[in-house]
Amino acid sequence: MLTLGPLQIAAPAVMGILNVTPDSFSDGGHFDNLNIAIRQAATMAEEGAFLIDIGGESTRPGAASVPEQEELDRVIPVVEAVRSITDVAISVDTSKAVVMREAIAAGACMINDVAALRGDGAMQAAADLGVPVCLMHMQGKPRTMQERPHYDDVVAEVAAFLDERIGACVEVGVAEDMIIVDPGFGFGKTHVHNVELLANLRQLRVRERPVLVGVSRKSTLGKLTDREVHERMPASVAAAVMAVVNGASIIRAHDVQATVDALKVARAIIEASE
Ligand code: YH5
Repeated sequence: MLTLGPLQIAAPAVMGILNVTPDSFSDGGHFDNLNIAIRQAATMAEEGAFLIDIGGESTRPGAASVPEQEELDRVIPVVEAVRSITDVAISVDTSKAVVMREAIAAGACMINDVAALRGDGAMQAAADLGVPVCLMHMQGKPRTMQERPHYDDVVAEVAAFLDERIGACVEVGVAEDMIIVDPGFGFGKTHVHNVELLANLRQLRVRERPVLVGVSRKSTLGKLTDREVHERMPASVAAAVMAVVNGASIIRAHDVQATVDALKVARAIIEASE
């Protein structure tokens, strides 16, 4: 059992992905979008997601940033709606301090920041809110991060970055025991870097903090299997199992049911081996 302040996590746990970027919906209607999001969240909760991660800023390679008001308009109604239909824990996938504050006020209980609280006011927001926070490693910015990723030693550099970010956050008042770390699979990394990080995940348990991994449907898995994005579920599940074997506590996933089942099996085998 993992304890992050008020949040208790039976690890390994699955964080279900709920995208609320416009391109993740088939048509434009506002109520349609809200209803689709609510249904997806309810389904993921039934399938055993421990957390639902709600994000309104596309951070895929090449994506441009989203204005603050637009991100608020996308995310906050969905956080409120999901909160009203289920007790499942909600994290907000954002790098903006205002979105963090409003999402927590609307019922989210955790911050998931791909920029590791480097945005204006983000560390202070996390400190004020006193909620669990995931700090993710990224080299560069989403728009350009895949142009020329470079490391001399990817595992050591990602670990050093996460250690530096934990230190900075603790200094402004974020409790160290509320921090989760994430190597940032696909964020300013080649396929080789991504595989090397997953293979050496134990070294990324910086300051013994729990590790979250987001591998679901990402392009390294497409490269390894020669599959398009919607054909990557088995590859995603395999990567999730390997991440858990190598010490990950939380897996961020699109395919919640398959991932939950796989992790139940992995967990039973890991426990029997100890
Ligand atoms: C993550 O790893 N990732 S958003 C490209 C894809 C598929 C999926 C088809 N937020 C992470 O999910 N938060 C995202 O290619 C995240 N860790 C944490 N903590 C990107 C994403 C995706 C991108």
